Amino acid sequence: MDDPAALASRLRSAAEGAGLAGFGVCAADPFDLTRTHLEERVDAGLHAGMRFTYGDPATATDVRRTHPWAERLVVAASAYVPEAGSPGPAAPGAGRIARFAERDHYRPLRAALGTIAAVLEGAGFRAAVLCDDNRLVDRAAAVRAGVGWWGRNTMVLAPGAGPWLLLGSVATDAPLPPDEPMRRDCGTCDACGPACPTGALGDGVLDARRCLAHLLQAPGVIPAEHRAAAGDRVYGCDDCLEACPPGGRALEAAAAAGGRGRVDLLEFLGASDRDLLGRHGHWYVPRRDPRHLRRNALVALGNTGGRDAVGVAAGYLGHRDWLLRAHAAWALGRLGGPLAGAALAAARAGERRAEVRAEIDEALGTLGRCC
Ligand code: B12
Repeated sequence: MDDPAALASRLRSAAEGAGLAGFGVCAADPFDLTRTHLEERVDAGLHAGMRFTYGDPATATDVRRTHPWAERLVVAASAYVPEAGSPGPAAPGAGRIARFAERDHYRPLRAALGTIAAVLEGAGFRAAVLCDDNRLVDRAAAVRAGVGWWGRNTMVLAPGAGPWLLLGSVATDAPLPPDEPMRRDCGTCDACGPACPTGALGDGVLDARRCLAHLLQAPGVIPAEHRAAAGDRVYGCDDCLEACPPGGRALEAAAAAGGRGRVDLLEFLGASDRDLLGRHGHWYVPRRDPRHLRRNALVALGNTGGRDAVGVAAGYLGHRDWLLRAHAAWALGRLGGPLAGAALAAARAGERRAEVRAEIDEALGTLGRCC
């Protein structure tokens, strides 16, 4: 059997061989400070009602509650920029996808974590992969294992890649030598705070109620006060990452890598549920219900306009789903013009849902027409 130090360097070579951008080992002891932060955020409502790790902070910050045999966490980071490219300039009728989701960038990370787990099991130890899993706060493990430092945008940042990293761990009972945390922080830089379109960031603390990445993957109505700020986004938001200097070089290389992360909103809104889930199955979609994707696309259509935007949005005023009728009404108020006004007024007469009637009245008001 390998001695622990030899096993650790075998794992590191496996990680490098798998093209990972970061690797480190830490003790699997509880993350008490992060537990406190989670509980404080829940008490203050900053979690916006999310479950994920906020649902059970004690379990999410103590891997031994689900893996009692865990001694160490082997932490890995995968850089998805410049590979993810850049969405390129905004255009009428064009929606934008955040870079981490323009394809399934977790897939290579999960494969590499599987390789690490196999090496550990091959050496006679237990191993379990935890990646974007509610049983572990990935960032806390990454910081303790020296993979990166905690940025003011709450991202884990690493030299070279900056914030453009996905994180995951392998819990194991192998007594591997732990690595030291990085002695880095953001110093006086606060580029991310002002870059947030909704002011969701305050010195290392995120208010998810204002975070577009959350609002676009949360169920229900997108708060009206944040719809314009959503702009052309259909899924995720990269603004506090794009503003982050440590990620600048990777971002420049991504710009050179060309356009990815754009969708044709009219085509998107015309696609079947099956197609939407088929194409974007790796996105977090509440209850796997593509109504949330159509909702986002209607808001983006209202913000970007383009050929046939009014026609397509007006078509959704007759949709069986009130949520889509409501956001279509808002989009028409945003697009404006006589056709939009006429469609809204016509729909108003037969609209059964009070929430939708309210959206129609608001939109008609925006157009200077009363109901
Ligand atoms: C819930 C969640 C979200 C929520 C809430 C995010 C949040 N900040 O909590 C929403 C939906 C908004 C979200 C958005 C995104 N997410 Co997300 N998400 C998660 C998830 C499931 C749990 C995160 C968690 O537990 N947060 C708990 C809170 C308490 O942690 P925190 O906000 O980081 O808070 C820390 C700091 O505030 C720090 N702190 C406290 N005080 C201070 C003071 C200063 C000065 C500083 C610097 C720090 C600091 O301590 C806190 C922790 O103890 C993880 C996966 C996982 N299982 O861990 C992925 C994860 C965090 N998400 C990830 C990604 C990529 C994103 C997006 C970039 C996607 C996108 N482009 O839209 C955005 C980024 C938004 C942002 N700035 O966080 C990656 C982040 C990788 C990295 N390099 O950090 C993760 C780790 C997934 C993965 N496995 O790779 N996400």
